[in-house]
Amino acid sequence: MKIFLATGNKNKIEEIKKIFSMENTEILSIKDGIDIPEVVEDGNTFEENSKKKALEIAKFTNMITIADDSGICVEALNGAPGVYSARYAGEHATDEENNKKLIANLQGIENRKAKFVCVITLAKPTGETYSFTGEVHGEIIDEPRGEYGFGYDPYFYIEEYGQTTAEMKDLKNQISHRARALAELKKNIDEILK
Ligand code: ITT
Repeated sequence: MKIFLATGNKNKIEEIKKIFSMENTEILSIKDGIDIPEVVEDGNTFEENSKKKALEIAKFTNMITIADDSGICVEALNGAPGVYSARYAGEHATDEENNKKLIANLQGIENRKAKFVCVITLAKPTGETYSFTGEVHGEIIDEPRGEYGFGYDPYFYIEEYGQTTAEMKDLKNQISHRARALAELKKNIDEILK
């Protein structure tokens, strides 16, 4: 069976392919030369945006499609950047610009608690959707650590492991928000696809 992965983010493609490999399933994406239209992310929640991306692209590709909407929520910033994580510092902001803004906004603030959230949605071209959420808790540090991962990973420290998610080589894909949401999808996939 073929499943299409509806994301323009190549780091997500790599992680999802590693986490979600299943027998008899081929995961296709823009990396296979299939272009997809941009979906306007105008929802107020990760779930709304995740569903919208999965559904629009499932209809466009006529394939069972998985989308990931994710981001970082910082307690002292009332949950920001949240659904705006990719464009925190502006519409086409780089990871570096987003991180710089986050660290600047946390100057002098003691509470560094944060969480990564991911909502994975599987959509069928016929219109049914199935969404699963995963979270991982940590704290924001001022100096970047680690060379793996992407986005906010170098600043997201998890005390339990003594590492940022950018210092984790294989561990991130076992404990991340994305790994947890995909594990829930995997648990339910037989029922969804029957
Ligand atoms: P698509 O919408 O095409 O999937 P995107 O990068 O725009 O790609 P999102 O709208 O879901 O994706 O934004 C997610 C942002 O949250 C992403 O750009 C990162 O900055 C951040 N993020 C999500 N998961 C992350 C992770 O595992 N590690 C670090 N940062 C992450």
